[in-house]
Amino acid sequence: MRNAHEKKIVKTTCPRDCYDACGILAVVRGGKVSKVLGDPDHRRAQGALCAKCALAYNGVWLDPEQRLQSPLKRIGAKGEARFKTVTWEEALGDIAARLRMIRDGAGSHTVLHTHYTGTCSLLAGNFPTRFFNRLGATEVDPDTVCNKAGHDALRMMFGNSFYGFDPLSGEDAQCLVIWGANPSASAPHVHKNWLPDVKKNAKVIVVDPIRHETAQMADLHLQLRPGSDALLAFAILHVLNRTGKLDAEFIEKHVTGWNEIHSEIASLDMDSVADRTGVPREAIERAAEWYGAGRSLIWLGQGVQRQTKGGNIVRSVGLLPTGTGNLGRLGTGILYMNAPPARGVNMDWLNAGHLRPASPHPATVSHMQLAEVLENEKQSQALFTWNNNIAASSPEQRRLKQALRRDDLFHVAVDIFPADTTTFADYVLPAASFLEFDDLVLSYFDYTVSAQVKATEPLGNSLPNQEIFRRLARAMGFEDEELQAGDAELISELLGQVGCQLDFQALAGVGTVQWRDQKINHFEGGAFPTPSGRVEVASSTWESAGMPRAPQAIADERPGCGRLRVLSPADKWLMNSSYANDKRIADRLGAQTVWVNPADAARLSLVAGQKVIVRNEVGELVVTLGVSDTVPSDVALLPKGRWPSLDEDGANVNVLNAGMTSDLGESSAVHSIEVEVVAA
Ligand SMILES: Nc1nc2c(c(=O)[nH]1)N[C@H]1C(S)=C(S)[C@@H](COP(=O)(O)OP(=O)(O)OC[C@H]3O[C@@H](n4cnc5c(=O)[nH]c(N)nc54)[C@H](O)[C@@H]3O)O[C@H]1N2
Ligand SMILES: Nc1nc2c(c(=O)[nH]1)N[C@H]1C(S)=C(S)[C@@H](COP(=O)(O)OP(=O)(O)OC[C@H]3O[C@@H](n4cnc5c(=O)[nH]c(N)nc54)[C@H](O)[C@@H]3O)O[C@H]1N2
Ligand code: SF4
Ligand SMILES: [Mo]
Repeated sequence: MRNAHEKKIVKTTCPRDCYDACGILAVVRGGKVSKVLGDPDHRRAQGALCAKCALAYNGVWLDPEQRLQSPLKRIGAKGEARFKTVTWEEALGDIAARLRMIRDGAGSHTVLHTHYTGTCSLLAGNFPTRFFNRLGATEVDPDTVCNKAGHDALRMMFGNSFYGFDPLSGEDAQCLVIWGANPSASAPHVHKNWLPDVKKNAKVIVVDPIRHETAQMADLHLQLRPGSDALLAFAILHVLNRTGKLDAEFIEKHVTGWNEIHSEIASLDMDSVADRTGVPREAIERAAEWYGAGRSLIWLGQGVQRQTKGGNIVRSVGLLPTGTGNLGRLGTGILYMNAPPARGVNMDWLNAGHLRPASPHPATVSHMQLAEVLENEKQSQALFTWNNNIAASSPEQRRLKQALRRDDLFHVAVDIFPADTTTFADYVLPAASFLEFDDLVLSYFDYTVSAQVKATEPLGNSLPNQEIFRRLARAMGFEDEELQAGDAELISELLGQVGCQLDFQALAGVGTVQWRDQKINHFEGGAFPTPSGRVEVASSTWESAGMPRAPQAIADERPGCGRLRVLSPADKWLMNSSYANDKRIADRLGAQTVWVNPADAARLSLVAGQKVIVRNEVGELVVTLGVSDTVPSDVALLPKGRWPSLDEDGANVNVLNAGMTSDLGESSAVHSIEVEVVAA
């Protein structure tokens, strides 16, 4: 018997979809986690969790009443949330039988699976795809709901979107531009503990329609209109060209296609730029002066590319480091994300892509088509949702929920909580939380390697994602060794791939290590892994992707007819849709609120605190009105991530989201939605 007072402290890592990847201390008493704290040894966390995790990890995540503890089988109508508890054997046996039937009938490609950011540790975030590859299921491409346009644009331009500047090289820069990211919400410790250090030597410029907390602490905030970034980037280049700050030698040596944009840069009509971007000319001049003065970094957020012209925006912003030679040296470069492949992880091995049977059917569909595909029984016989709460996060919310009610759609949802999406499932499978199994976490900001360490046994009958899919593979009779490899073996292989000097036990002892002893200098010496070996500003690669050969100096039109452009970025109290079910977080979130500029409120004869209807062609939402001058005119700020079922209207911002795509990668253009706001 364990002594109920026996206390130990386990170092582990937060695996949420967050730049920070904080070190955590789990206090364990009598075998149970009693408290979750920030690790003082962790460079970013510095001993504190973010406000949301401090509440949720010590609230809903430790509350057995709130968690899923056993497999559930539907006994009510779809969406009614009436289930009975069943054993793993019964659930997995039944699911396997149904999958075999589908495979032998309509075909495995009619099994869809959606997954994303529920947990981002390497095994729990990826292992299940091995199963779906072996089955030949259709993957709903996860990045299409988040950042695919940016990935595609950076890959075509620089040859790689998975690695960027090393945040440790912040000290080598004289200027940092944070373009379309809001670390004060999406990377709270980077905001609190990294930015102030960078700011000691560097001018910080924020480019964002919203004057959020990071914009407020910047030396310069370019508060542009949504979707006008490409024109703004060209305008900054115009000034750099005029002041002789473009690096002709670098362009000559490392760039292809600059000549196709040079005259447009030189002849740009600066008088119309201020009008179309909303940014005063002096501010553009100053930004160019600071960016062109020496070594400069650009942190390119994920919010900026969720626009109908998101690909064009990203390639246009990419012209700044390209034209000034701010690449290949410490203190220069661009960061979109530092993903696992940048530290040597072989994603194809991790996902066992080779197990995929040859098939005439496409391997993926876009999240933007999800509702349509789920309405059609020829395209979808079964759906697995894991690490992903589509009823809250995906577009066309009403239509999607209607499609999830389809009686003949066999739906299996894997989650740690009963969430909006699990309500519609035929089977709900309980996942173990990150405190309950070993794994690895690779921050997508810092070049670090961290251990996620088991602090306690999985709650009830829950199992880690990877174990659920090992068991389902056995129930299907899949004998491939890739589907049975154990966690310890996989973790050890991964540590080998990243070239970590420590084994898992040693890593667990320290929590986080820096990947390499020295700072990482991406694109060192101007080595760009594109077909030409150069930065491809204009090339046939772009044309093959359906884009203009060269970037365009364009800006979106302002919304007409008194409409507002909705922005729905990260909320500081939520992690995507996670935590909305925590009581103390719900209290802090308050009523669902749309924020508008005082001038728009006055124009619409609306006052703060009143109920308003936000509506467009696809849906409507009743929310409270907030008025704030941090939001520019023509914009309505309505952050993402609330649980539809917990709000009075049964919907969140995605009920207004028609699933519009950007110009690249069939990726989400969710920040291009327009609405009207009227009194309720
Ligand atoms: N309007 C609007 N919508 C958006 C966005 C936007 O900007 N605006 N952003 C989009 C973006 S960027 C993203 S990445 C997506 C994210 O959308 P989702 O992938 O839905 O994100 P989460 O809510 O983090 O995670 C989904 C679920 O995973 C569960 N989960 C947590 N841990 C585990 C685990 O260990 N195992 C399993 N099986 N489940 C677990 C959580 O309880 C949660 O229900 O949302 C997109 N939706
Ligand atoms: N607290 C919290 N943290 C999170 C998440 C969360 O939901 N909550 N989500 C996680 C996920 S999935 C992701 S992808 C990351 C995303 O984190 P970030 O990369 O910071 O991206 P977003 O929060 O989506 O949007 C950032 C900013 O883009 C701005 N933006 C919108 N349109 C435009 C535009 O046209 N031009 C410019 N310049 N800016 C624009 C928004 O105003 C917003 O301030 O955060 C992660 N971290
Ligand atoms: S969500 Fe981000 S800031 Fe919060 S504890 Fe996890 S890693 Fe740290
Ligand atoms: Mo995301």
